[in-house]
Amino acid sequence: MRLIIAVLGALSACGGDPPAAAPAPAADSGSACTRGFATTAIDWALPVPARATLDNTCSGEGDELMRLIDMDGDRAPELVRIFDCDRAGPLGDTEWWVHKNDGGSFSPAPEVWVLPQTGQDYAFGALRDGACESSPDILFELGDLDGDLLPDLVVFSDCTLEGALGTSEWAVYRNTGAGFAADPIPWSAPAALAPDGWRTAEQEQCGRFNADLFTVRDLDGDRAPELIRTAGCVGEGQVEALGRWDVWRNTTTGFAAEPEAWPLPTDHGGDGWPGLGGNLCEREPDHLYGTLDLTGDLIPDLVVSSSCDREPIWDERWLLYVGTGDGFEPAVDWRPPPTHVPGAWQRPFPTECTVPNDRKTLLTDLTGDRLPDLVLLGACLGDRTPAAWEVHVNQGGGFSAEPEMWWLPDDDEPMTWSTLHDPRCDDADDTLMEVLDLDGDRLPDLIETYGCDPDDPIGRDRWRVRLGGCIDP
Ligand SMILES: [Ca+2]
Ligand SMILES: [Ca+2]
Ligand SMILES: [Ca+2]
Ligand SMILES: [Ca+2]
Repeated sequence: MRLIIAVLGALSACGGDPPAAAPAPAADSGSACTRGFATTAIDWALPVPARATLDNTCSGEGDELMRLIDMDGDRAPELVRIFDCDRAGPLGDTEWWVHKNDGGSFSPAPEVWVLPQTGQDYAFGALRDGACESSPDILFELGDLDGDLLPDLVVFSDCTLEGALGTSEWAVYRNTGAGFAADPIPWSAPAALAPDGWRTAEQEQCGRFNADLFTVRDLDGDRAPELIRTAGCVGEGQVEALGRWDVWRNTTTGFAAEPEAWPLPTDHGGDGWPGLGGNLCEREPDHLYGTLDLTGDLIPDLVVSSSCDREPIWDERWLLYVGTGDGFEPAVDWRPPPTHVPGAWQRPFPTECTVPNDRKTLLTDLTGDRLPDLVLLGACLGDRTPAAWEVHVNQGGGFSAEPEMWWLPDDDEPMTWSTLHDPRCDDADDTLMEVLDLDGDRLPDLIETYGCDPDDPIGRDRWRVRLGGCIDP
C-alpha cells in the first residue's frame, strides 16, 4: 500500500480516531435510522474551478493539479492546490495552497503552505515522484509516517546515493498541521533492504529494482506504519515466499535497526503470504486474502475469502486470523451473509472487473464505526445501473444477514454506481462523481464533481453533494 493511499483512504477501515476510542454505538446499532445517501443534494461552494478530485493531470493552459487531502487531521479533506501547470508562480515550487474544509465548504482564501527547499525547482509539484530524471532530483511521497494522522513529505532519496539519504535514511518533513517543517527528521531505513538505494515505500514486483518485496503498513495499531518485507525475490517476476514477514517497527522517528520475524499462518497458506493481499489468483495453489482490520481494534487481521478454485464454500465461510500486534491468532470461521449472487463474496478486496457477470464488491466502512462492511456495488460488465448498493453491516462478530439498501440517484448511464469514482467524460450528459467522506463525519458522501456539459456549473463554482447518514424524514 502506498503511503498516499493511507492518507486519502477516507473509505479505509484503518482511518479515524486515536486507538483508545471505541466504535460509535449509534452508528453500530443499525436500527436507529435508515442509512444511506441523502435524497436531496446540497451545493458545496468551490473557491476555484475543481474538475475532479482524483487522478487529474495537466491538460490545458491554466490548469492546476489539486487533490482532496486531510492536511490537519480532523478527517475533513482540504482542497489542496499542488501545481500550476504553466509553472508561472510559486504554486508547486515553493508553496502549496490549502483551502480548509469547515464541514460545509472550502475556505475562499487558501492557507499558504511553504514547501521545503531541496535545490530543485518544483520538487514537490506532485504528490509523489518515483523516478530519478534530472539533476538534482528527489524521490518522495506524501504520507503519514509518524502516525499522528497528519500527512508528511517523505523523501526517499536525492538520487545521488552518495550520502545517508537514499541508502540508510529517508528525510521526513513533518506536517505540523499548518505547514511542513523546514528541516527533516533523518529517518533510519535499513540499507540491506534496498541494495540499489531507496526509491519508494513499496515494492510490489520482483525486478523493478534490486530489492525484495516490501511495503509499509501499521501492524500493531499505533497508526505509525511498520516497514515490512513480505517476500524475497529470486529473479525478475520470481517471488520467493519466506514463511514469515520481516518487520521493522516504527519508533515514530525511524524504523527499528533490526527486523522482527513475524510468524504467518501455515494451515492455509496457498503458496504463502507474499504480500498484504488482494484479488489475485495467479499461482497454483493460491488463495485470495486481505490484510485489514475486520475486528475494529486498528490492528490488521488476515482474512481469506477464497482458495481461487471458485468452490462455492467461500460464499459461506471465510477464515479470519485475528491480528495481535505481534502476529496472528489461529483461524476462526467468519461467515459472510447469504447472497443471491453466487460467488459474490469470494472477491471482496478492491479489484477491477475481469469477467462478465462478475459482481463488484467491496469491504469498506460505510457506517462510520471503523468496522468494514461488506458491500455489493453492482454488476461489473452488465448494462444495468443498480438502483441501490446492498450493504451487509459489520456488527463486530459478523455481517448482518439482511442488507441495508443504499438507494442511489436515478441515472440512465449504465454502470454509474458500480464504482466509487467516475473520472472520464463520455458525453455531455455525463457527470463525474466520487464517493468519499467530504464533511469529516466518517460517513461517505456522494459527490458530483464535474458536469461534462461546458455550461454546467458543477465543477466550475460548486459541487453537488448527497451527504451520507440517516435519511429518515
Ligand atoms: Ca481537514
Ligand atoms: Ca505525520
Ligand atoms: Ca505501528
Ligand atoms: Ca460524510
